[in-house]
Amino acid sequence: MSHEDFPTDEPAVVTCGLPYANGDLHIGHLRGYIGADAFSRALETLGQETAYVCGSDMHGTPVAVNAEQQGVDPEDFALDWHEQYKETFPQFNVEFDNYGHTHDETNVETTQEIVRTLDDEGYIYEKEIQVAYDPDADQYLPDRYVEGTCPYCGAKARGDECDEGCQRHLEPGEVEDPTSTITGNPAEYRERTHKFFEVSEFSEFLTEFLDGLEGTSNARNQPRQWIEDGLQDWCITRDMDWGIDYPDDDAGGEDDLVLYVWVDAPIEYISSSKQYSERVGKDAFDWEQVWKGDGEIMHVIGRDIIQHHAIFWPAMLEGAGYNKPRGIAATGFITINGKGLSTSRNRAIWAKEYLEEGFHPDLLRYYLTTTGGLQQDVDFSWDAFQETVNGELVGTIGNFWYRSLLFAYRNYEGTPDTDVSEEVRKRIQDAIGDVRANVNDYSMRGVGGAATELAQFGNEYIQRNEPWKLDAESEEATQVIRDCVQIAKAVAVLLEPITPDKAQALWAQIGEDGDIADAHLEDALEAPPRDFDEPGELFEKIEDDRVDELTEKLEERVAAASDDDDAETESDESTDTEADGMSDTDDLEPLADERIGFEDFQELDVRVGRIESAEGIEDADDLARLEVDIGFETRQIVAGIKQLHDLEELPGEKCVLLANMEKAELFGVESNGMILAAGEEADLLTTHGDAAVGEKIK
Ligand code: B3M
Ligand code: ZN
Repeated sequence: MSHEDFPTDEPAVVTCGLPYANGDLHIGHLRGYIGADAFSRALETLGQETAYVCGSDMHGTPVAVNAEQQGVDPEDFALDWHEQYKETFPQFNVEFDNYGHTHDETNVETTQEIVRTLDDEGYIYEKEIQVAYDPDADQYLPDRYVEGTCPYCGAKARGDECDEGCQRHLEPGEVEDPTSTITGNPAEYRERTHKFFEVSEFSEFLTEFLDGLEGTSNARNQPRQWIEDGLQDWCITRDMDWGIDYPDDDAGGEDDLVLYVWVDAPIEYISSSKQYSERVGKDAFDWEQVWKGDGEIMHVIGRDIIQHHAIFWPAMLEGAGYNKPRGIAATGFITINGKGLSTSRNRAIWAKEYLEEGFHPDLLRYYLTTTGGLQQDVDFSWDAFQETVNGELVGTIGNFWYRSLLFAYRNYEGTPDTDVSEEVRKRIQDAIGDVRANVNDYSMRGVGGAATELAQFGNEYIQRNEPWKLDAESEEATQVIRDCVQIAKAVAVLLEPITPDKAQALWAQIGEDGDIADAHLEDALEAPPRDFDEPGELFEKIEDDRVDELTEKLEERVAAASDDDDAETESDESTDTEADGMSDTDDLEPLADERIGFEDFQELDVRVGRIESAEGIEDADDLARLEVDIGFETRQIVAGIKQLHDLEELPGEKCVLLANMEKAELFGVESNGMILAAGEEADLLTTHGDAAVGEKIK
């Protein structure tokens, strides 16, 4: 199924994964919220009626465990964070139309109603399962209360997620060798009756749903694989006090079951939309048209929670008779100086810290949205940040804005009295088209790119026409400056979703009244007001010594955290959040998002070889020349292992190589293949059984 392009006649809801109300916000969180904010603003510039809603995720073990460690009631603990988030988001110009939380009345009611419907429709059943239990703590161990080994990939996993390995959701009882995170003791298994949602019934529906799903490709491809592997039913209750009670569960006492946090969390998307409708009135925004009719629903999430959004969630919506998402955009992670963001190692840029350093939020917004596509991991370093700010915001956009408006002000006291030239009108129209296409592709990077390229065109245009060499009264000079003022205005309109404050400032500088957020793309072609005042510069260069200072500060505190093992363990547990997509596999390259087909794999001709000789290449510090027998022939291969291996030891060793690697010449020596190795020490891959030389790896 394909969808009508944005803007459509239906109202839209854009959501972002709910932050667990359990710790300080950092750049890993901000990426998603800013990305979704930019997307929702961009949809509005296209003329799409859009509500951007979110809320704090108050339940579940991520909150309960942290509250317990601080000896406070989970509700107070979560509410406290909730209030802080509500204040922090607007400081980054992340303007939700509604920001609720999962423990509020609307969400409790909506959740219970949906679960009741699923129950009435026959999608929920009871089953006895083995649940981890800590006899010393005398407590069941749901989710984060238990750690062990992932049964799918062998990585260290928590009770309900393999967050350091294959990212799968794990069902209660699945984690192997479970130990209690409360006492560190091995957990026992005890039999308990829990409620299950029949996700397996929805395989066919989900396959079709995924075929029509927009957004990033990872949100479609991974779930397809999970469906192919066979869907399991989903345990939707937990032995905990903190959470939303299972509806009509009147057993009473401490054995009451609460709903698993992942049931009520996405329902907050609906509840938050409801609250927005209630506040502005159904005429202004009708949540039912979105969630029960044909409105457009778009979720921006971290790629570690694809399964929850592309499998469990649409199955729940379908089972309860609700509308389904049109798009899911799953973002990559943030790395810091090339390494995994880690709150426990203090390798993060904290939201508060960024603001306290005195940087404008729009700089970070621009950096995070334009540095990589949504699906890609984005690295943050103060160096790279400086380069983007100084190069693109100061050098290209700010420079163009300032020089054009200053020239216009000085010579014409505003916008010169003539029409925009055909060339420039056309160029702006192309940029508008570009933005429209990029919004429809869920590419905020593309939106930013279109705006920056237009400013770049403006710079070239003014440079090429050199109005400063012309008589200001002349038709030519008047035309050039008139065009430039229009381009400046257009850049502001196009850039508003990404840098809303700065765009607003430019808007005011050219004498426009009102809020640029209300402007539509076509307004980029409307003439600006005749008069405006002397402009000011909108962006400031970041100096090198500032960057050095910030980088040093960051390095020092990462080192301090690593030196302090105790602090590390403690903060590991207390500030850990899932929304950031952080990983403790810090030094590893992130896993690839894109799956490849078997056919693609087969194109790699990977073979077993035997090294016949190895010698260093003269003048090259790291390179060695190897002769490798690959069964059919002997290949000469250049490998960067001169310093890392005792070359004399290598002859006779089996190795694994890519035989159809393009030939290359290094230090005048032809390399005909590539030896495979892992890690910084170039650990050479090999086989351990009787695979013969020349055998293909498959
Ligand atoms: N609270 C945070 C995460 O796992 C989780 C998101 C809920 S979205 C409905 O990223
Ligand atoms: Zn795993």
